Amino acid sequence: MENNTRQSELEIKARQLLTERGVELDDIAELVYYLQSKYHDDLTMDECRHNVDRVLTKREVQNAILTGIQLDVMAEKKMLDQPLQKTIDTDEGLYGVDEIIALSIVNVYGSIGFTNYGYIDKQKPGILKKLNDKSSGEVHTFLDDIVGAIAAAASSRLAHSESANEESVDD
Ligand SMILES: [Ca+2]
Repeated sequence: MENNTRQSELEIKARQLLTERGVELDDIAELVYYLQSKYHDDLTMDECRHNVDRVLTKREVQNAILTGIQLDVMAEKKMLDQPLQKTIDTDEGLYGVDEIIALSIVNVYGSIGFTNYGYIDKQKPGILKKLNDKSSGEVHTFLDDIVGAIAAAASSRLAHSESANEESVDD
């Protein structure tokens, strides 16, 4: 019981943080549509939205969101110790921990998530382009990878739920 309460608090906080950092559920659903519309003829935004929503109920996803966004915010406020402050603030290419955290999301629904993540990380459509705009003064070193990873995981879930019972996909 206590565990359930804590989990849902975590979920509320994770969803709230995404919104606060400028990412709406629809923004991620659009990435899923971008990734999957060529494979599914009648794909709707509603289906994309539903699959993103289900991904956000996963504890490992919520933890990745909380951890990554916290580090982005601390870096934005210049509150981290050096050299980590500079590394995250300037989104140094060889850092890589942002991608490692994202990988904990990518494979929640199987390994095709990995291919989708790699693709979308290169293309940077929609919200990913906005998050990568360094001129804003905001730091999204972790968030861009997390958002791409949620879209990739939702795409995998979508693919799996077509061949399986919808409810069994989250077991
Ligand atoms: Ca990044």
